[in-house]
Amino acid sequence: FSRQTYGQRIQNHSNPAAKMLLEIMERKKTNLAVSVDVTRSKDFIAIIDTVGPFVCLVKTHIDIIEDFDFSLIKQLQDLSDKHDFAIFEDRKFADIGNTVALQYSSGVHKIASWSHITNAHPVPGPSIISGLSSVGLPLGRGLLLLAEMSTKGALAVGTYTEEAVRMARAHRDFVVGFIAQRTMKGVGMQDNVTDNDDFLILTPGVGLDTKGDAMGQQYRTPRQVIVDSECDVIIVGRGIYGKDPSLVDEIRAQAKRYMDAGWEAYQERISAPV
Ligand code: UP6
Repeated sequence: FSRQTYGQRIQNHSNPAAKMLLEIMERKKTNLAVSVDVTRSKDFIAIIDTVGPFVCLVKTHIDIIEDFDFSLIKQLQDLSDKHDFAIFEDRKFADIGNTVALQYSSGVHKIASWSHITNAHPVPGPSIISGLSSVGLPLGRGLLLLAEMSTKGALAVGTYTEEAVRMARAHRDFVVGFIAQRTMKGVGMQDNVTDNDDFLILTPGVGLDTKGDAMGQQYRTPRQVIVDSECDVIIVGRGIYGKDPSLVDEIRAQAKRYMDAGWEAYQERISAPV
């Protein structure tokens, strides 16, 4: 699938959230997702309104907002309509099925009611997918499994990653892809058997100016992620708004820069000789 266009890949998916994301990527010509990790509603909305034209997806950590009020969700949805992007709450669920179903549907944030895509750690086993799916599937939502992580010393490697991919293959209606650092094509398959699963790979740990932070984060360039590792979406946080969340022109310039780098890498990939 790495040589197919995002548009061509829409037909490989039945999940509405996966289709929506690919349609937006094709329409807006962007594979950039911005991770808006700020703690004040005002900054959150201002950054999203600024980067909106350049992104296919906005990734949130809604539980870090200090002045959260549910009216913020309406503002986020209005921006999603205005700028044409999907919403991904990076909740990283990790509990038993019954608990994650409640965390996904209820509480202050009611994530399932507004987030097109969310994600989960595969550590509890397949029951985490059943739990989330009982809430999200009827709403047309999609799930990503964390098959790998971007941090130094991450434990999501080897057989853990392989089992995550096997879990996903058994739940293709709801699991649309992975948070991972490379394509999961063929991962966990027996010798000489090929898979036909077109999973979306969304990849955090992307930066053009630094190699990491002081807390174990590791950055690679859009080209390394999209061309070398055959991932589909670059997720960028501090690389875009990090200097100062109030510098609108700087944020816009960085969003444009990452969007261009991501799209150029994608074009290189789909036009590579077979
Ligand atoms: N994230 C990672 N690595 C992972 C999974 N998720 O960095 O393996 C998330 C973080 C953060 C964003 O929770 O929201 O992606 C990366 O932000 P940054 O670009 O500012 O480092």
